[in-house]
Amino acid sequence: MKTSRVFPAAFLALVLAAPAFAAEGPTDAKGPVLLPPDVQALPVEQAILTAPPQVPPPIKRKHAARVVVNLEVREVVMRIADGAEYTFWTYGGSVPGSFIRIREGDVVEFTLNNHPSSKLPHNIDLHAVTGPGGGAASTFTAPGHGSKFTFKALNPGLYVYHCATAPVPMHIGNGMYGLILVEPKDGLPPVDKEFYVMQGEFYTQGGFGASGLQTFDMAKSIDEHPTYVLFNGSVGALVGDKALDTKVGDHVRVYFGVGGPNLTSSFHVIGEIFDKVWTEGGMKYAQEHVQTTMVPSGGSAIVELKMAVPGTYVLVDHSLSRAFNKGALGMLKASGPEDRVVYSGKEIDAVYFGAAAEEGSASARREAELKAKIAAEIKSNPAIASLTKEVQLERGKQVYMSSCFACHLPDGKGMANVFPPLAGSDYLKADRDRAIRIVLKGLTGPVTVNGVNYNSAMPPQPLTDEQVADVLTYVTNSWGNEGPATTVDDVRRVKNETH
Ligand code: HEC
Ligand SMILES: [Cu+2]
Repeated sequence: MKTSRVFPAAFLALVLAAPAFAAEGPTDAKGPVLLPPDVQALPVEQAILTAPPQVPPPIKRKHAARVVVNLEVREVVMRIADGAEYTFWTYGGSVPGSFIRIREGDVVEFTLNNHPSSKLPHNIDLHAVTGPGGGAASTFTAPGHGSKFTFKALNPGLYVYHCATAPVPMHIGNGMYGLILVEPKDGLPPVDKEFYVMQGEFYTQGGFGASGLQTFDMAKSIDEHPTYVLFNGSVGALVGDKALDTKVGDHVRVYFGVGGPNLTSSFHVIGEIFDKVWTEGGMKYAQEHVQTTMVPSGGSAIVELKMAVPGTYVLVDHSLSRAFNKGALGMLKASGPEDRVVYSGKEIDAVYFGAAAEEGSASARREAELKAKIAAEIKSNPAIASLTKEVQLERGKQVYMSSCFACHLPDGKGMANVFPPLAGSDYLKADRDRAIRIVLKGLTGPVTVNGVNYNSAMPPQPLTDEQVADVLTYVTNSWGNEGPATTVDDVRRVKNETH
């Protein structure tokens, strides 16, 4: 490989810059490294860098490579909250900085370029690097210059990188951090979706949400009193149409890091459980079925979850004032079909009626049990028709206990002169289609039930076709009533004929 033309310039820059930034430590530029022939013979590859929440594709190759990484530092004004801006110092133009993905054993030729518009010198300390300062001493770079160094990725893991230029908490507090994944030689198990999320705090002179361009507050930083605690650098960076997007059934992996500069995160996803956690970014998954994983400042974790039911899952730092008052809140959305055994959704929304409501929720539990039973039965035995009807009965009971019981009473006996009985009702039994019509359209005018006259009004019931079928199956098979199940098709047929 030819020696990069950037290198001598960077070398010179370091030497020139040294007196002005002597506090930054040695600027011991040694000239290009002489790579041994076996390393020189490795294929050269340009690293793919991605902005959060994207992650570069998994590494497929089964051999080492010389990987060229070019990372650019830029100081940019971006939105931190609605109406509020901040001058972020970035690796690659985003907070967190570009995600870097390499393989254990790779030899990385790393160039850090500092954009000419920058006001300050910067460097990089990659926790994946074995060597003094993790590269910091070799990458100290003045505006308009570039520095290059080479390292071998000896350890697999998910590593934080960050700026280590004084004052370090200020550089990190302005957004100078990111993640580098060193995949183990055999790779990581394949998943459906991978995401990149990093937490960091911001110390601004104005309060949370104060408008206008905000500046760094050194005193707040020293006191560790952040104004903002954020995922991916701004309030709402992972909310609404920017939510992490998945489908039911997806195996999802999140590469989560904490830039700090000071706080530890109690990382949690509301409504989900991490199936596996690679704690502290190490390469063994250390735990299964984890609710909240603690990620230190300057550390990381890899979490995996399977999206079982659709919905919106909220990412938080479970030190919850940070989530609800300082911005540490993101969203993971799963779209796809419901699985009401795993999660039913709100089943009952009823006027509280003591025993009736309790029976309703007891029957919801019973429904779940029966569904699980069906799932088991289907595997071993196709004779499931009666179980299906039982499920319909339980669901119908829930509809009844929320929509009908207030008038017809939980025992179906009705109320003398006002509400006709459904228990033992000859009127109900005589005509199933008419019963469907009554529930859909309501009923007014004189009716005779079991020889007793009623002349009152029942309002139409705002129910889905399935709920109508279920509730009628329930009332025609309860309190001594016996009849066939009412199906959704029956309901639709009646609906169409009345058009
Ligand atoms: C607001 C009170 C009210 C609610 C709620 C109500 N009904 Fe009724 N229902 C009545 C009244 C009153 C009548 C008699 C109407 C008439 O006399 O004209 C009636 C009549 C009926 C009848 C025909 C008469 C009989 O006893 O066979 C059926 C069937 C029926 N209701 C089913 C239901 C079902 C199922 C629900 C729930 C999805 C329901 N009702 C909800 C008040 C109610
Ligand atoms: Cu910096």
